[in-house]
Amino acid sequence: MQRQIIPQTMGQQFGRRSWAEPWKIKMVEPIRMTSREERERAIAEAGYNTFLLRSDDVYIDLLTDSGTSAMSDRQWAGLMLGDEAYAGSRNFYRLEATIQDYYGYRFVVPTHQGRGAEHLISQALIQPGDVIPGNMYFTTTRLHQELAGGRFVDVIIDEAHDPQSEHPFKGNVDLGKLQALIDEAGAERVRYVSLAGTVNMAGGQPVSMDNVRTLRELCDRYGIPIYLDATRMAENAYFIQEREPGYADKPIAAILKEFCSYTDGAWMSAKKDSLVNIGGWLAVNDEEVFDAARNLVVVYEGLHTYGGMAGRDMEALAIGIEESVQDDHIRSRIGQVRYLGELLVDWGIPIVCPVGGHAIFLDAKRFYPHIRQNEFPAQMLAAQLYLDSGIRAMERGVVSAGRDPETGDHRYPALELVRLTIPRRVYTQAHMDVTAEAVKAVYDARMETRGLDMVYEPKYLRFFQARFQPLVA
Ligand code: PM9
Repeated sequence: MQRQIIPQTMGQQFGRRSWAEPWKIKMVEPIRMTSREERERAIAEAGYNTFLLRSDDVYIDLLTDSGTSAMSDRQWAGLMLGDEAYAGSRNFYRLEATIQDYYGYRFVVPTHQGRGAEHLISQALIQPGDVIPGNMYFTTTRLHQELAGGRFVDVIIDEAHDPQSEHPFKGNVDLGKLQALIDEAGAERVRYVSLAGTVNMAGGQPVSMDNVRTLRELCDRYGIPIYLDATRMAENAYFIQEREPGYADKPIAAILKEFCSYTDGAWMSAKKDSLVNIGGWLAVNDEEVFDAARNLVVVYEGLHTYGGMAGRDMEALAIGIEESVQDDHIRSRIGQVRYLGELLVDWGIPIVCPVGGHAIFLDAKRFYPHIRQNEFPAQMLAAQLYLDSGIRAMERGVVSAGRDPETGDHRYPALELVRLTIPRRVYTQAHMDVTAEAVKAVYDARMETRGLDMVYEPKYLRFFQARFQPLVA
């Protein structure tokens, strides 16, 4: 079968020039392939949970794109400019100005990472009984909303729950669902809309500019603010540039800023788009919300001019933001993810389509149709991939969805996925080839595989620490 979207092969087929990464490698970190016996021991010791593996036992680490990027020489040089003053570090003022410049919000509160910012905004805004609509849940985001007394309601379009739908903006909010929720709950109970760029749990699927613009109009009619999870918004901007009429000639930076202008503030896990190993922030336009968050940050994170980051971290982050919105950077980043996706599609392996921004998501329901969802097919698929090849991926299905706080039952998401997450600027095309071949080997052996039993379940965010045992046939 012929591949269609990969820029490299298109170049070869149609006589056009191929693209390559806009960097060259200055330093390398050795990685090691283990034996099958070593991997069998390691995954059993880890309770069949890839989060519990030691990274020394991993060959290609596709667990997450969070904090795993390679920093540039400019960012490493920036570390030497760290001003580690407890208060008023110059790196904070540079970071603040950079966020204001690229994202457009007025007030900035630094945090140690994304969930620190989620905690602050949830505590600052949510009252018990409030309803928080959003375009699909994210694990840490929803938990912080629930811990503050809120109830998250999913208002993403139906196509997002269908791994085979080719909708170009599967992250869009369904305005009809949102209107129905406002009518039912009352506008005063809808505290804010929790909007995420390139929706992680849906497969890294983008939100269109038209959708956020129309959402803004609807929310303005009821005085409901919109807060954005900007964690992968630079990647979202790329899809707008590629797919939405009128944006093909606009730079990523301009698209990002326009998108943010329709929202009232954002929280950020800088460990993703912004190419740093640690960091986050909350930024808002409303001075009262800023005041509340700035007061809370000193309780939970650190002083309001470092929020849990070292001065050097803030310097690397400011530089990372500038690099993250370069058009050639984003194009090659998403091009690499697509390259892997196209190899898998060619081999008939079921993945979420269209390929999203940061990862390939294997569809475990179609991969293992004989394993019931309460036997954790995606968890088992991630374990099998590790066993085959030492490649580490992450479950994004029933384990990640957790239990309903009211009924105590498992939440059964429509999407039962394994995420092969691509760190930025870290792996080569050859690593993608090896990964695709490993997935193919696991796919070929799929009918011999059985499910898992959960033998230890922590109370919060269970996917991080739960333990499993294979079911015997
Ligand atoms: N995302 C990821 O691997 C880190 C571990 S899984 C909880 O995808 C979004 C959209 C995220 C995210 C983390 C956070 C939390 C917020 N929003 O991990 O606390 O993808 O920096 O950010 C992970 P922190």
